[in-house]
Amino acid sequence: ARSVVTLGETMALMSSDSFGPLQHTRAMTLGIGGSESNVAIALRRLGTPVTWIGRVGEDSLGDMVLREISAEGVSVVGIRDPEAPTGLMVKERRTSRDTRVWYYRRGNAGSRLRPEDIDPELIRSASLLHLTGITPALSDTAADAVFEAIRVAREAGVTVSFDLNFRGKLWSAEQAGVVYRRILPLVDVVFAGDDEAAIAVGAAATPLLLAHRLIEAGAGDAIVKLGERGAVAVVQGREYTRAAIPTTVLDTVGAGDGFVAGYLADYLLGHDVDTRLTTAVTVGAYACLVPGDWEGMPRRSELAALGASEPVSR
Ligand code: KDG
Repeated sequence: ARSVVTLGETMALMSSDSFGPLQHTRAMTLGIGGSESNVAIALRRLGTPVTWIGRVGEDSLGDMVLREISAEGVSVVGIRDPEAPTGLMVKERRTSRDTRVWYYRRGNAGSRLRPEDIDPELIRSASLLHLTGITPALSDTAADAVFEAIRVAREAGVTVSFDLNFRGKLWSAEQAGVVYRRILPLVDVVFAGDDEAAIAVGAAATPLLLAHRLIEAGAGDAIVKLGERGAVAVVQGREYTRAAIPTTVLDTVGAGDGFVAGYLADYLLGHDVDTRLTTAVTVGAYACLVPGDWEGMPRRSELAALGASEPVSR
C-alpha cells in the first residue's frame, strides 16, 4: 500500500475534565497531542501505512508519547533527547464553548528536532511526506529539518503535503508568512484555513480565490478548510466545493488534522477529488464529536455511520 511519512512535535496533553477556569479544575486527563501524530493516527485508522518521526525527552511523558502513537499501529521513530524534557500542552475548558490551549514547550525535546534526526531512506521509500507549519515555528533546527525533508522528498519524486497550521502562540503572522511563502513553491498539495491562507498570500474575496492564490504562490493543489462551512479546493486547475457535515461540536481541536488525513488517505487510494473531500469532512466531523485531539478519529468502516439517522447501532 502507498505509505506516508510525517514528522513533528507531539506533546503530553493535560485536559481538564470539567468546564470552568483551570484554577478550579480538580481533575485532569493525561494524554498526548500533536498535529502530525494526529494525522498519522487518523491515516492509520483509515488503512494507510504511516511513519511518524519526532523527538521526546528521556522521561515518563516521552515514554507515553511514543507508546500511544505506536499503539495505534503507526511506525514510530522516536529520538530520545537526554538534555530536554518532553513538551506539555494544557487544555482548559473555560466554558462549554471556549477551549483554551496553553503550551509549555519552548526549548523542549520536540522543538530540538534537527535534520540529522531524519533518515532520508524513510522519506525516499514513502509515497507522501506530510509536514505542518507548526514545526518550522519551533526552532531554527526544526525549520532546517522541514526544509531538508522536503529536499529529500522532491529529489526522490515523493509527493509533499503541507498544512499551514498557524499557531499564534509560537510565532507572529509576519514571521509565519515569510516561511509559508518559501515552502509553497516546494509542495504538491497545501491545506490551509481561510485565515491561514490569508497570512500566506493576503486576503481574498472568496475561499476559492484564496486557493487560486496559494497555487499562484507555487503550490500544486490547494485545499482551503472552512470548518463548519466545509471546504473548497483547486486540484489540477479544477474547482471543488464541499459542505461540512452538521455536528454538535464538543471539541474542534484535531478536526483540521482529521480532515487532512481523510483527504490524503483517499488521494493515496487514487479516489477522485469529491470522494477525498467527503472523507475529509467526515473525519473532521468525527474529531469534533469527541473530546480529545485524535481519540475520536474513525476507522474506514465507521465513515458511513456518521450519515446514519439512528443514534444507536446494534
Ligand atoms: O491540530 C491539533 C494540534 O494543534 C494539537 O494536537 C497540538 O500540535 C499541536 C499544536 O502544536 O498545537
